[in-house]
Amino acid sequence: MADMDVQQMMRPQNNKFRKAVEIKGPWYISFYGKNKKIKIPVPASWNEIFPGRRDFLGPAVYTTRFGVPAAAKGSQVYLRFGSVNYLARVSVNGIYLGSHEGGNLPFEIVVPPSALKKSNLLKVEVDGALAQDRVPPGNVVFDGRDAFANRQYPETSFDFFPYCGIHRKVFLCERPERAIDDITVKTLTDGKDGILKVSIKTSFSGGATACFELKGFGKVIKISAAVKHCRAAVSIRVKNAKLWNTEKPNLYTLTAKLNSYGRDIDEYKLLTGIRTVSIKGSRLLINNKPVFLKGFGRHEDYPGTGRGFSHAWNEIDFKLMKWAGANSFRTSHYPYDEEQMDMADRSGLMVIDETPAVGMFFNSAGLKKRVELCRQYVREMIARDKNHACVIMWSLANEPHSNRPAAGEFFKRLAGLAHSLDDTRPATIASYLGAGEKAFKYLDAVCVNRYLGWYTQQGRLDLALPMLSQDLDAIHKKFGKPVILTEFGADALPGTRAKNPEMFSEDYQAAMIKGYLDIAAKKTFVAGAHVWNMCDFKTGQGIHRPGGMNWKGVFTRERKPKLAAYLLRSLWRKRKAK
Ligand code: GCB
Repeated sequence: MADMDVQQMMRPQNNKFRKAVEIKGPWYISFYGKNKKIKIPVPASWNEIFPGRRDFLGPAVYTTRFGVPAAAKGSQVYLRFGSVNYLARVSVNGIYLGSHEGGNLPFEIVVPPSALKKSNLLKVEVDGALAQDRVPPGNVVFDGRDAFANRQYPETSFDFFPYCGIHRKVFLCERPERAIDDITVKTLTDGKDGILKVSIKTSFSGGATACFELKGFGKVIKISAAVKHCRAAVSIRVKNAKLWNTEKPNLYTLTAKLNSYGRDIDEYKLLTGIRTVSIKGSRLLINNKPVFLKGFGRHEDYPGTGRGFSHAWNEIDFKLMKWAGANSFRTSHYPYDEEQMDMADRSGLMVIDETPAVGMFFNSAGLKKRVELCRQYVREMIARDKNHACVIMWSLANEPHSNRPAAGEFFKRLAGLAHSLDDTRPATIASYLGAGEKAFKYLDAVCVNRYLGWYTQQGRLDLALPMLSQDLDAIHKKFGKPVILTEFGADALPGTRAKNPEMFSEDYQAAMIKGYLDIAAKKTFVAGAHVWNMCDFKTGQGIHRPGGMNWKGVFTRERKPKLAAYLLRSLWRKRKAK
């Protein structure tokens, strides 16, 4: 977990050299380590599937069986988990093979041939308990300085339900021993041309040639390079390139092949969009043109599956974002499943990709491990998502308690890590602080979460909106960087109406959102506004969360529109830039 290379993050693929079969089960779960096994769908959160286990956070044991892969000679067999929250320990046929900490990023477990039989018992121990040396943290012991107001149950230091389970698909995979281990595609523009800087890492250092083929819009470009010291790199120029942007999400197909002594030995394919992201003064630019981000903070939170992957809900959410006229979203407060990243590439939604570092605090207890985890998540997220055109910015944390002295140095190093892993995208954090935010100095854009008119100036939009305007001006004056409103919103209980807007009514929510958007539209340094939240979502129980729900969605948890959804549709579809 220390500062080392992340393990592989390449997607499971099926071709002549790679195989990937989803392990669909049936899966069983046993709670409290008891022998009773209950059938459970995977992916899904056990807390949503079994109402009686709603607040149980583990440990629990998942089991299933899988057959022998058709392992070609010289193939490596591995299991690939898209996401298990929070801690996973994996064994096959009683042999412990490895573990992973952190609930929202993929990991691989290599299965040695000696562990494989004709039929194999896969066991995954899952522990989602909240602890102060985990990220995101929970059950935090106060030391008299940090006061997480409004404590809730389960006792998270974040505002969403700490769902547990195997949350994304599990694959049984094979790849050649002599394989492509990693691929990085960076894109630039030169006048009308696009340039792809492609590099690969290989699992071996012997002689081989890397061959690349870029296909799209009637063009096929082929280029190859020798693999030296486990690396090969090429630069591909595309004349009159069809660039990727939110209006026209043009994608090319890039195929990388490894050839050794005249024989192909591995292949990997990905879609790539040619575009640049940059910051000039207080503007965020895509392909050197200013963009204004319209969209949402979201959650992976669905009736029926909890935080479990659902193709159907993904389709619904993307349709609704488009319906509302959104051009972007933030993966608040953890990286979303990989299918969503593909969908964003294809549909032109720009993504602020956020690590699971929410609620990071700097009290000494457990700090060393929390810091290491934050760094691990940045490495894993960038390794996983670096080749997606949709990702236009990395968010390294949400609302850390970063007015503390230790925060400055921490974010200096974390931003340094992100920039060293990816020099093509800006890095940011979403903060509730203003001038006191120690991290902003080291980051490229300033993202702020604001609730004036809700948690403060309650019911007083007349006071809140002018204050917001001044607050944004002051932040911009101090940092001189683009400002993005990454959160603002009000709880609205569906069906509650008030002619003269009143808190918790759909009318108040709509009025507040309109007020914020109008202010954002008037300031050229504001580069985007993301409403909190796209949909109502489950969270812990507390007096400020009726029914264990956060009601700030402009759609309900069942994805039915509230008044504000229609407001956004009328504003966002009309205002092209801003
Ligand atoms: C925030 C947090 C978000 C909460 C939201 C709220 O600032 O970033 O996780 O859900 O406020 O509704 O209180």
